[in-house]
Amino acid sequence: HHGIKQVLHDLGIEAHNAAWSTGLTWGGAQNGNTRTITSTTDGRTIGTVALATAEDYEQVVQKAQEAFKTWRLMPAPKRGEIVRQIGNKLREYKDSLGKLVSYEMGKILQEGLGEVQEMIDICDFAVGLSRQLHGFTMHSERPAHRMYEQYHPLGVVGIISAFNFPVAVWSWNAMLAAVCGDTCIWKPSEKTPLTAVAVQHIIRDVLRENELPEGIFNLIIGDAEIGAKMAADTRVPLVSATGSTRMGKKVGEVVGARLGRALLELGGNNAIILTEHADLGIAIPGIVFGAVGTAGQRCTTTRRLIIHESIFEDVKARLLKIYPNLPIGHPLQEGTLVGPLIDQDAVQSFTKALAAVQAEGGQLLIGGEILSGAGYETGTYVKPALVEARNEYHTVQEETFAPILYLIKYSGGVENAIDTQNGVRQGLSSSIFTVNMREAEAFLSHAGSDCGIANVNIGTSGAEIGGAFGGEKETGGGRESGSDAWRVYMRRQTNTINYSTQLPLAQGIKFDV
Ligand code: UN1
Repeated sequence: HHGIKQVLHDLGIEAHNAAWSTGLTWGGAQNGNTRTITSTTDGRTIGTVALATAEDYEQVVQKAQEAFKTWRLMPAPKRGEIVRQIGNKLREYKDSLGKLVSYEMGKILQEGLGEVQEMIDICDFAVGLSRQLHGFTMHSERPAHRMYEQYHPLGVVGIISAFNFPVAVWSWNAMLAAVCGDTCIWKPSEKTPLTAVAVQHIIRDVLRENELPEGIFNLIIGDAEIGAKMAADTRVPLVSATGSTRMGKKVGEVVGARLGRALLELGGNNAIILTEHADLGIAIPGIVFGAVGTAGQRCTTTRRLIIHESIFEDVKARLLKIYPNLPIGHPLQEGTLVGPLIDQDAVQSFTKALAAVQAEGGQLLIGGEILSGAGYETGTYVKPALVEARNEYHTVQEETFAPILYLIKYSGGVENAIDTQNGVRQGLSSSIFTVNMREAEAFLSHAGSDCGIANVNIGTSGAEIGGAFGGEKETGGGRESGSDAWRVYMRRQTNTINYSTQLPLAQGIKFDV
């Protein structure tokens, strides 16, 4: 069946998988606390994972700390060489891993493969970066003094990842952390631990071939308790967490209370603005991909469409032509564009949100049904919904992790659309479709979009790894992936060196003793 047995075999997934791995050693299956992982695509059991105990966690942190002592001393370009090898291994396993991502999480195969491609790309990025961990130099106000700054490895980085990008978001963090000289502990989503097990197998081969210490890359499978431990642990100077705003607030509070660093990548409520100058030929496919791709389970998914009143009916009609024909089905089936939601809870949030928005006055235009019958036995396949709504509805203000697109009308100038776009608590991704340069530049200006990502004539999702990824407000403020996101994984130090025979003081102070 779709060659999944072979894929699991290739990736070293066994029926029972241990709770933790310190790169070379696996363990922690003793306490009998396990979780069965079934695929949302067909309801079959893929494997069982053991859940880590507090002792397991302790062991992993110690290994990570120990490995840090040597890893930080390896020259950064040599660490880059290890990341290069990881990237090559991922190339070898791209097909298998992409398939497993698709099967365990439910995204379509092209998206599963695309996710692995993001991992490969961030490896390449990190390899180049390993020779570019630059600080500034500056001119001292004192004679015969030199000033510069440098970046040192930070320590153990905790990475909490979400089910929707079960491996790529880990790699954005882990590959940067690795070239920066940090070791990491990965707590994957409890919903998608098997892809993490597969990645850890791939990493283990590279560590072994290079005779590297255990504990550079660690995996720990457990519930929210493990995440809470990491957040509170002063031995983990940086905790990078991706997931809901609710989860992020908890992690952020606990990390903040010990003045640790938190890198938060949380909920979005992303909008596309369509002005009267939008090129609908490119806007419509951009909207549909953004709204129904990954079954609406990306943090960058398009959730709101802010449409100028002059084109509202036209846009609505075009979408209503496409939505009935969306191929919804098994994500590994060729031609499928929309796979299932991750689980029954997600289906419930979907139907609840649709009921709630209608109670507020929203008008369901199409979709919202749960599919049943052959191929849909899991009850997790839903028909993406279009709802005519108002931005101020409570339901529209929330991120529902499902394929619901709210159509919101605006009138007047682009500034009104921008106000609506910014009128939510989240601030991840945003787009405008217009060929009018005044509108486009207004959207990108200081008074424009308040999001971490703002695009013109492309959709809200599918960001490239080369840019810094993240958002403002309740999205958490963190930046991962490209640009200079690496800086958060290092500790910064300013150095002043005196090579004279005098001791002049700064600010002209005389202090003769
Ligand atoms: C996420 O959903 O957490 O921009 C990450 C995108 C992808 C990453 C999404 N490159 O849609």
